[in-house]
Amino acid sequence: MAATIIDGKAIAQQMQNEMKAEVEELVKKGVTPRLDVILVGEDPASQVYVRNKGRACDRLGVASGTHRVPESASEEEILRLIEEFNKDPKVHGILVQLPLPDHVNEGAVLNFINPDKDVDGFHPVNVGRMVVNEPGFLPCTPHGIQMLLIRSGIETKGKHVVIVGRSNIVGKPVANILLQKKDGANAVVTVVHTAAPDMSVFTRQADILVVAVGRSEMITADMVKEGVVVIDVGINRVEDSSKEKGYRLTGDVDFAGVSEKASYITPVPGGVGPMTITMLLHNTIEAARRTI
Ligand code: BQF
Repeated sequence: MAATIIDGKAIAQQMQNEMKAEVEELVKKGVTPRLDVILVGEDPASQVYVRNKGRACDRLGVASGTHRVPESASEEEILRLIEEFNKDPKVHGILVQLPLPDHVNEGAVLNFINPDKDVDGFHPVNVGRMVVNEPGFLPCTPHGIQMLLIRSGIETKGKHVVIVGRSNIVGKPVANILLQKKDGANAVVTVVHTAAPDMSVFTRQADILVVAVGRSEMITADMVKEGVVVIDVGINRVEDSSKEKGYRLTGDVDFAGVSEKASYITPVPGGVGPMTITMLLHNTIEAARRTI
């Protein structure tokens, strides 16, 4: 089978166009949604991601601020900044760009964000709400993956979703969201990770395979079954002297090989990434809406 490529960029653009109208509605009611992003240090990938978020806000008419803090900043300094945004009624969404430097306790920082402004959905209160299916903020990448499946008309009910990777940011929340007993979910879910002696035993059973391991092209054609739907969450920088930047982006899936067996596959770039940004905007607009 030659796979249909899921155009995440196009789906993201479509959703953002729809969301523009929601922003206009809120502005008419006197509320301009606002997102404030804290960036600690100068990690090159993080700088790209933060820039992507600011530009997306601009496009939709969402107000935003980017707050750069030196790598050497103490945890207290970061908490002080968060406290400022927690108190500011003009700020609806607060996002601390991850990863944080090693000397900062990530858990302490995420715990400090007002859960009602936690548009990344990483605060334990929002994690709990997700697990018990109560209204809250869903993490952006997992929610974006669900929207990609829904908007591509891919049935999840009763399907075997195999997730490779168990991170708090992708693997665990994808499992929780697709397990929920509701439309767009209701899957049978397996989570596989590095402790498995042979991951391919599991990946070969997937109707839908979600890969978030951070290792370039580790899922190869021999590890999947014919007709599988493949969602590639990986974004790896691989050295490539033929490129202007000196690197190219690859996913965690060997796209060339796996796309010959899959029914649907997401590309990298232009697959899950743009949906992550879109669901961040969705959460920010929702946070603003909840204040009226
Ligand atoms: C695209 C992220 C790993 C660790 C921390 C569009 C993004 C990426 C790719 C983007 C990501 C990945 C983000 C594309 C935000 C997604 O066209 O393929 C957008 O900006 N992302 C992040 O904030 O933190 C990360 C991945």
